[in-house]
Amino acid sequence: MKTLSTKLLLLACISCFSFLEICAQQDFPNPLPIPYQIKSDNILLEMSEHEHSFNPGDPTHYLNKPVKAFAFNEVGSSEQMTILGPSIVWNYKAQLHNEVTNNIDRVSTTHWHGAHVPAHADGGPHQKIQVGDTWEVDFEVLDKSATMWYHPHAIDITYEQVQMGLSGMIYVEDPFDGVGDDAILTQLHEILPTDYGVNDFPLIFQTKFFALVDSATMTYRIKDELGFSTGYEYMVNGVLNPHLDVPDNMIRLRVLNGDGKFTFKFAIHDENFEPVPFQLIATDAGYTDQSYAMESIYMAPGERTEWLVNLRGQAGKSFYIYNAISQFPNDGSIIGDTVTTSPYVRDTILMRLDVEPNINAPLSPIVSFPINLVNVDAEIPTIYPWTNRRVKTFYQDTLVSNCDSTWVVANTKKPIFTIDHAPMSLHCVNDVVMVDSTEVWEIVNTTDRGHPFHIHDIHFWVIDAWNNVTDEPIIKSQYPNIFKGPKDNVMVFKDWTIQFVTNFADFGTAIAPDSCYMYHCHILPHEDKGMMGQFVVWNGIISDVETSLDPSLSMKLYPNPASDILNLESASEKESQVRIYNTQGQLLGKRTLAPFSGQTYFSVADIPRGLVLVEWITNDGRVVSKVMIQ
Ligand SMILES: [Cu+2]
Repeated sequence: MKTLSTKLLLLACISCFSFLEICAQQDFPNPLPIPYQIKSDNILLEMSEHEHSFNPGDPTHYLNKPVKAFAFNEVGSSEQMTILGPSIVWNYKAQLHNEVTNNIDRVSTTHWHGAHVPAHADGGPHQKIQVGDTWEVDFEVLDKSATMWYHPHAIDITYEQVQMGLSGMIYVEDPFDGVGDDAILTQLHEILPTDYGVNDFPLIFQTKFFALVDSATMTYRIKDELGFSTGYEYMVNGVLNPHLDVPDNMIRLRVLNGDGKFTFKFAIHDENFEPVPFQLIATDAGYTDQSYAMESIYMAPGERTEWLVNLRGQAGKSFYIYNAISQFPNDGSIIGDTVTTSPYVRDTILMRLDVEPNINAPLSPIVSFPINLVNVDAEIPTIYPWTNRRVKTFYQDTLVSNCDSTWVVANTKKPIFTIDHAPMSLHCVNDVVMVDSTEVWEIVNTTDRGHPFHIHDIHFWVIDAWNNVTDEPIIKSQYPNIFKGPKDNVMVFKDWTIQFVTNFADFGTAIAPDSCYMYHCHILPHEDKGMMGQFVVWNGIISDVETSLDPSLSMKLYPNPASDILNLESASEKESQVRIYNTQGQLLGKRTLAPFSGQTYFSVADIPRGLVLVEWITNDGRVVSKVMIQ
């Protein structure tokens, strides 16, 4: 059972030519490491250097000897991981106190990827942790059940720190204590496998390559510089060729593409290389609307999905998680495909699942896959005519500019990938989003390859996608992992335009670079070279009497001071919206205005007395004025 028989291999090789490359005898000598959990609301993390063996079970392999790596660990924990980090459990509505101490040899940060937290708590490039320092941050968990992760996000050096090993999972759970619970999530928690390491497994898939440091001692190091080399090694939870004992029951796999570059096309095969469908139940930020049978799934760097695999009656058998890069579009469009990177990556069996008779493991109550999970449609913010729209375009550029300067990329260097021709600068605010606003974003890829777009602060729902060269729609039913669940990170394939809707509900701040959240390509070398921008969720507090966010739009409000009625002088051919805020940026009221030309009016009788900000949002833009209500 533990190795593929020669006969089966021959059969597989004859019946499916594309599997030839992987038909060499492959052993799985390493038990899959399962990171220990942190369940406290007082989360004390430390980044430190370790010696890690990537292939401890194979004494003949060059990675059998320890290699320098970085890991997160809980301060004072008796268990010490030598790569990656513990799985942190967050409960919905918990008040967390986090401390991260930087005991590695370089500046870093710790970003909570997928979490809805204030910008100052986000752990992005502005929240540097100097060597020897501790970053302390408190916040409330406002996310519900989801699989998230944490990793460094320092400016220009994220790739090297992730390659060196710094990444860990976050399990977000509804607390099921009767306070603020979501009844559906509570029910799902009760029926789905949730026994960590027993029937609910975190799987972090990554590649690394290694450079020989000393040929006399055959000492290697993790190559953390940008660029490609031959001989990437695939690993799961920090080891090569792992095996995992799983019960002959329903199991749940929480899959993270934690790689810095490569997209995966995951599939599960049995011992005969026959595909074994698995059921998709969650995307980045939570459950899908139902479970979807998948024979394979694309996952770009940064993306998470959760799968159910039914192993009832399979005791004694083995299954294989496989990366089918030979099935990628053969046009250079994905990093990892056979055109751009065939010397570097290959079709690979990533790990083996060994089904053991289920003796002590708790049984999952479900015997079949759930048809309905959550009502995703109900979560999607409503789009009105005044909903602000924003386009972000991926380019491959030589002439670039940001708020600091304009420059030409040296002709000795390759063109760089940018978003809107503007390489990241910590000094530049690229976008200002109004707090408590719903927006539709369009992500347009004009480059020669796919890039995963990740945005901090919020979750989004992809509502449409099309080929921007042919105008052909993307068939949504082929991508339930993109269209059928909440996302924070999405692959925008070559020639694709993706449209998503989201709500920037809270955490408004002043407009300042260090109040920014990030959006970026999650191919980390692209991000490090500038394929990133930053946005402020603006609290609406302004010093000018009138600020037009669109120079072509203006309005006159009177009387000022007002008591019951405010007149608005301007014009809008379509329905528009008024929002009224106090000077702390809290929303006091919303009004919908019918199309008008010249003058219209709305009531402010129910607005608390005092100085307020009136924001008028139209199809043509937005404008803000201060008015005294008395
Ligand atoms: Cu990219």
